[in-house]
Amino acid sequence: MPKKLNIGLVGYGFMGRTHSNAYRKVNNFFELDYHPVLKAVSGRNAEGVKKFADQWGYESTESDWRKIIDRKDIDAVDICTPNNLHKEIAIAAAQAGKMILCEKPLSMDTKEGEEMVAAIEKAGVANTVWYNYRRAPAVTMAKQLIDEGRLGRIFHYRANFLQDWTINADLPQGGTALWRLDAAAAGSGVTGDLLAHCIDTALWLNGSITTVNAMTETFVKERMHNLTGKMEQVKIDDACTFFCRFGNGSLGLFESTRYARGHKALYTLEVNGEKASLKWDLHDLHRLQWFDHKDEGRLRGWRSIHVSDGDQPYMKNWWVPGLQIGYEHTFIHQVADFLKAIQEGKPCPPTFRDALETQKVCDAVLSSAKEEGSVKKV
Ligand code: 4PW
Repeated sequence: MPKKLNIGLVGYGFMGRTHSNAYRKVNNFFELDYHPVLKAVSGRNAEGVKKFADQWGYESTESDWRKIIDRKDIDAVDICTPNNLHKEIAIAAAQAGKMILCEKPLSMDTKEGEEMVAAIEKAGVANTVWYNYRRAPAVTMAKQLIDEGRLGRIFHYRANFLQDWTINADLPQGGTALWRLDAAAAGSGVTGDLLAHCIDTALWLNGSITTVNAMTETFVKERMHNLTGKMEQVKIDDACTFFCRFGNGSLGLFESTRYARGHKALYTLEVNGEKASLKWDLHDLHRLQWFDHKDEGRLRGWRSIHVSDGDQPYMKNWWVPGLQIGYEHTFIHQVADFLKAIQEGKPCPPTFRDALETQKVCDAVLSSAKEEGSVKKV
C-alpha cells in the first residue's frame, strides 16, 4: 500500500503549476513508497484559487495560508509565493511540524535565511528548495563526471542566465506575475531570480565561492507600481555581472540580465578542467557538450552527448533511448528525490541549509555591486 503524502500548496502562479504537474506525474514514472495527494491549495483570490484547484485536481481550497498550516491533514507545505512571504510561511510550517518544499530563492536575504534554517533544523522537518536545474539529466551527469575526477583540476567556471522580458519600460512593477520587478516582494532582481540558479548549480558542481566582485545596473529607473498606481523607483537589479574565486582555486564569471534582446531563458554553464571541459545550455537541455583531452589527437574535439540513455541520470524512468524529456521533468525529478529521501530518512538537496549558501553569495554580490565592484568575502 502506498503511503500518502498530503500536499498543501501555498500560491498558485507559474511555479504552483510546475510543482502540481510534478506531484501528479511522479508516481507514474518512479516507483516510490510515498504518493503525493493534492490536498489543498491556498491563495487570496477565492475565484482564482478555485479555478486552479479544479484544473489541477486539488481536493480543497483555502484563502489564507495559515489555514493550510493549521490543517491536521496536511503533511507537506509547498511555498510558491513571492519571496517576501517565504520566511513567515516556512517558520510557521516548521513549527507545526510540516515538511517543507520552498521555491527559490530561499529568502529575501541571508539574515532571513538564517532564521529559516534555524527554525527548520530545530523542528527537524524534511525540507528542500526548488533549484530545479540540478535535475536536468545532463546537469546531473556533469556532476557525476566532475565527482569522478574526469575534469581533473578545475580552472574556470562560467554561467549566464539571460532573458529579455522587461525591456519594455511601460511594464509595471508589483502585483500578480510582476512581483519579480518589485524589490519589496522579490528582495532583488536578476541576482535572486536568475543568478541564484547559476550559483546553486555552481556550488553543487564546483564547491564553495569565497570572494566576489560585482556590478549591477537598473536600466529602467521608474515604473508604475500596480499596488499604488503611481510611478515609483525601481529598486531591483535589471542586470548583474560578477566574477569570483572558488574554494578550489578556480575563477568564476557569471552574468545575468532581463535585457538581452532575443534571449527568453538562456541558462548556460561551462566548466574547464585540466583534463576535460563540459558545457550545458538550457535551450538544448538534453545535450552535454564534452571535450576530453585524452582522446586520440586526430579525433579530439567537442562531443555532443545526447543524455537520454537508461544508464544516464533519471532516464531509465522515461521512454526509450533517444527520446527526450524537458523542463517540467526537472521538477518531477526533484519530487521523486524528495519522496525517496523521506522514505530513506535522508536529506533532499538542496536543503534550506544548502540554499542559505546561495543566499550568502547573492548578498555578497549585491553588496559588492553597491560599492561598484569592491571585493567581498562570502
Ligand atoms: O526561477 C526562474 C524564474 O523566476 C526560472 O527558472 C526562469 O526564470 C523561468 O522564470 C524565471
